Amino acid sequence: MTRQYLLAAAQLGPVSRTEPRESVVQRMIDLMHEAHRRGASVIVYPELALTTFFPRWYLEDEQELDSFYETDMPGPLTQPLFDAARQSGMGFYLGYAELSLDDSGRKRRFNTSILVSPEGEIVGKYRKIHLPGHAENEPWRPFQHLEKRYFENGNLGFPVFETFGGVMGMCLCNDRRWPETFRVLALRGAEMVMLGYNTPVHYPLAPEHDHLQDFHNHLCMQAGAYQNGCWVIGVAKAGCEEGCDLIGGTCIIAPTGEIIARAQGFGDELVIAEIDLDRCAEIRRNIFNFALHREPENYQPICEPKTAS
Ligand code: CDT
Repeated sequence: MTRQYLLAAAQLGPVSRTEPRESVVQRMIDLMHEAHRRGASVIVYPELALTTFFPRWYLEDEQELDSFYETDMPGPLTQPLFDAARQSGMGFYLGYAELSLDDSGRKRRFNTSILVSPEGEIVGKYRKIHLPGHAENEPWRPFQHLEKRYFENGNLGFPVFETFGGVMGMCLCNDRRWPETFRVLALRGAEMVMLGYNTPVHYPLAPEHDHLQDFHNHLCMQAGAYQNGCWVIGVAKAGCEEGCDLIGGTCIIAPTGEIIARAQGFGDELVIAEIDLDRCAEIRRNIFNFALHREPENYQPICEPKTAS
């Protein structure tokens, strides 16, 4: 794959608690086909894209809880997405709930994302490190945010992967608010960070910040892009999902920190822009050039300074 291509950020509108996987996967395939038709080579989906954002409920029935997780990736219901990607030669990023068994048969649950190559192979996996919310039922809340109950903290660190024409990093939702997420990935060479999010408009612990949700979303992603000279692709699950309003604002951010394309609404929507991974150098060779500004002993000028004649 070249270092210049069209990338599609595939925002999803609400997914209801009872919507079958087949239906959500079909919505995602429809977006993939449309992105392919418009010339895109890579498509990025949200966090927990395959289901409703189930941590908003305190679930006592373990079987019901398990029904929101994927035990195989791809599994029978997600295989069609992989097939569609291979047929159209598109790479993708996907967020989902992962359930695996360790050697002793213990259930392990992670909020996970993967990168899938245009050949349909999983080439990267990340497990969410910053889990927001709480672990116990808090009935005073209008909705729960039980990520700390339903997931373990990610145990894979912040890996990067050589694919999609360059070096790719991943994170998930709350990770974007922590500057070290982007910094660690960029120090490892990431030229693009892909991330999905489910962010309620209403934050029960500090409702006075509700009007700032869109601002904070873009603030941290734009800062992450600019301060690290990398592309950032932020993709929402948006709209009113089971009575909970989720922000939209899906966007593609250049290494300058500029949003170059963004979603208009709160439903299924493609945001497409041309990516040039070489543009990371605009920032990394200049304003945030570590070797020049922080480690001058390592700096090797590209051109020798002119000497006076
Ligand atoms: N999914 C996710 O990480 N959402 C959080 C909501 C924070 S409020 C508990 C976010 O940071 O957007």
